[in-house]
Amino acid sequence: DFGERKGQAERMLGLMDVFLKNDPISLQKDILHHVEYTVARSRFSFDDFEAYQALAHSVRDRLIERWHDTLIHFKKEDPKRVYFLSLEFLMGRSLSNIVINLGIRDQFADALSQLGFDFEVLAEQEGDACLGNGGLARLSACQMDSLATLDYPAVGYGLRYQYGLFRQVIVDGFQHEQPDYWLNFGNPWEIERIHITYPVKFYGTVTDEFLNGEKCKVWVPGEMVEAVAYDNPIPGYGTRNTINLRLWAAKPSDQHDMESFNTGDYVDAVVNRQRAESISSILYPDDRSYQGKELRLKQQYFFVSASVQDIFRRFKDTHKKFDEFPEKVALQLNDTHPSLAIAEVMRVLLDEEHLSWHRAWDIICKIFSFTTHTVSPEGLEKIPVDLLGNLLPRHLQIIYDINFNFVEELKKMIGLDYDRLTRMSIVEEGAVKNIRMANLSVICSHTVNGVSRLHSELLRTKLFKDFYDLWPHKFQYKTNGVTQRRWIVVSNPSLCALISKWLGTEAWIRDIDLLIGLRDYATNAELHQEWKMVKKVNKIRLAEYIEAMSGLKVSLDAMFDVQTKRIHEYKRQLLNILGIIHRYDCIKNMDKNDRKKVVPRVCIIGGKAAPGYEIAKKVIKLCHAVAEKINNDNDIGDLLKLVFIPDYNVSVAEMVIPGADLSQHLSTAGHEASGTGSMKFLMNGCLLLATADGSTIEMVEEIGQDNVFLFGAKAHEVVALRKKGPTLKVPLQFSRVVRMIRDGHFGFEDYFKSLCDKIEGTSDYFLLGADFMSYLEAQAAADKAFVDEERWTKMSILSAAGSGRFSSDRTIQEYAENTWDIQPCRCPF
Ligand code: GPW
Repeated sequence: DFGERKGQAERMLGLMDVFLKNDPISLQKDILHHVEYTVARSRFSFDDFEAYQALAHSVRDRLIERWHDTLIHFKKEDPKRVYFLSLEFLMGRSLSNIVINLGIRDQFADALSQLGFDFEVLAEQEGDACLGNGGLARLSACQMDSLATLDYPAVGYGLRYQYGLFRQVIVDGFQHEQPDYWLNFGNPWEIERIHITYPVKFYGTVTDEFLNGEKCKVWVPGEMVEAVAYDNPIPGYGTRNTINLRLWAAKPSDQHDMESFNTGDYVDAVVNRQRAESISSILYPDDRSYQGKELRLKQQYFFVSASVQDIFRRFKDTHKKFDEFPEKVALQLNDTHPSLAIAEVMRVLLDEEHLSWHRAWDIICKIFSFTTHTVSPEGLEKIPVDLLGNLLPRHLQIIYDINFNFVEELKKMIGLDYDRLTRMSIVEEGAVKNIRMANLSVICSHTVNGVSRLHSELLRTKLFKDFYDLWPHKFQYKTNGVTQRRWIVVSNPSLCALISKWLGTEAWIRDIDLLIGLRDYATNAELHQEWKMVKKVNKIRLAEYIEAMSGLKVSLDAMFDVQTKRIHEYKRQLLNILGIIHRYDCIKNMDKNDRKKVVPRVCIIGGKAAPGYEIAKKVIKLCHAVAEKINNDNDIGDLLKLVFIPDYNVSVAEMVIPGADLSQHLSTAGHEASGTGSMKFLMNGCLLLATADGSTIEMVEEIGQDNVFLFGAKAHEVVALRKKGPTLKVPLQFSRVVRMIRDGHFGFEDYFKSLCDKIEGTSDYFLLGADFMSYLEAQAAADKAFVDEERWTKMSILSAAGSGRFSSDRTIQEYAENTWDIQPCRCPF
């Protein structure tokens, strides 16, 4: 039928300009066209936000062209695709990223300036898409950028939450949460696909029936909702490839409760139908804590079911034999959140495609790969059996069957070692029976990835030791990375220009290994001058933001010392605050002469606490209480300032990171699976003060011990230190600062008591006391280095120069080659 339509297609092409043009006049015309016809404002009167909307729509048009071409190209080539399943994508803003990847930023900036608008000002009008919590979610976003840039045939699948991560507002130093109803202002980056919908079923019962003489299971669901596709094109850089991120929204199903419409209350029935939408309404804000909530389980299955139906539909368009499925499909599980996909694919193969268990299981074992992001057993997701059995009765059966077969096999291999069998079983026995989603994922995936070398080591020796002993070949790791497009090109244009100038090419934006070339100029005086200027420009931008936000004026000569990330006990923001109190206390006790030697600091802390995480919320309050005291102490002046940056998100990060001199990564060794914030700071020539944890260890290998301020116990020492517990002597300095909090130096002593109790005596699980002296020494070393401007600048250049390994381009290439077995599929220009 393609042949028939070819003539028609040629005629249509004749009517169109083949592609939209990017000369200044065409762009201006397009923007004005969208002002008038899309935004529906008069061309003679529109404000910055409306200009942003029109601009976004002109960009979107160009994006769609490439997206269509890519999808058609993929369809024609029919390569093996990777389907990236993730419950969270933290995209932030899109405009700048998209025009840069399309290679038309400057053209748009020129066109806008001729219309009297500033591109940067309009770009700031865009709100963040915060469909995720933290590191895990931003990693998905970076990886999508790399998948597109490296021409991989990939599709991202996730949920289109109506409420993204809560907005953090600070009232009297306390965190309050406000809903993020982000779609209120429209979203030009998505394409609503009203015809791409799938029914998703819940509840009900399973019966045995006979079909063509064969016994089979039939699930009679009790509820049905519709999943509607919203497509978000993700452009690659330096390629025409633009891949799809498909997010599902829940809508009432047409087939749903038809009867109730006849029974009386029509209005109530309609209102009830509308409840279906609640499935995709809100992102759960507690990263890494699982509370066995039904709505969360519904979300997981909803997005998995729609995605799996979509994947089967695409496969069946061109293939008949399911044995070919593993040659065309790789399913990547981003943590255990989408792991119901295993049971769902199995269910479809068995109950809908009527494959034998043997054939279906063979397919499962070839298509799934699993990446875990946690180090702690408590971080592993469990689902109460009762909950799962009620919501998804057929899936529970399948999981039991998988487990039965697994345990039988296992007995043959390891004998009747009941302890081990109990640990490895998918079903956790106990007062409440649970399904261990991690065990399910490990058993059914061909590959289990960690996110850094240390993490992988911990997985093999601790978390998944039993499984590693059984299947060592399954275990790999891919050290995380971040995209330099977002974290240098978009967020730090001055540094970007500087790097391109000194390397003599922009090729590093696609080929990050070239960054290493900066090493040749690490001591070049001219580069030093320019490098310092860039940092200064970014510090000014950050200082202005701080002043606008809090009224606090900060000195540009001070070291900007930043710790921004989700608030968690293991990330030890408290250690940072204790260090600040110590510094304050020291300065207070100095005479005039000594004070002259103090390196002035602006300490910046930012991050959200999960709404129900009390300790984390107390840390935020403590930070404000300490800031209040220090910042209002005239005796201290510019020697020390403490700022809490509220509502830390992707766009705030884009401004904070380039402006940082020093960044802190303080997790107790062995607790941060990888850490990715550190990579963004490193790329921006910011020095790291860090523990030997997660990916930091690998960063030190790249840039050398001398260029990082390392401190604290090593991962292998932590267990022993904890055992010592009460016999451990904590330094006087530590006891003194904790005492200051207890004694009410910063007020609220009753409120802070439980915080102090958490870190004193036997309960100092995260070893703040044990690491304190080492921390202070690292801080002193940082001060010393900062005073020597030349040395600091050299370290800064070497940090950026050595950051190439931490590009998500490298991570994704490793996944493609060693886990997914996919090839690039480049769309011709
Ligand atoms: F608990 N991470 C995260 F392991 O941001 F699942 N949210 C989470 O819920 C979890 C992990 C989970 C982070 C890790 O803490 C961080 O170390 C890592 O760099 C990041 O995921 C991406 O892998």
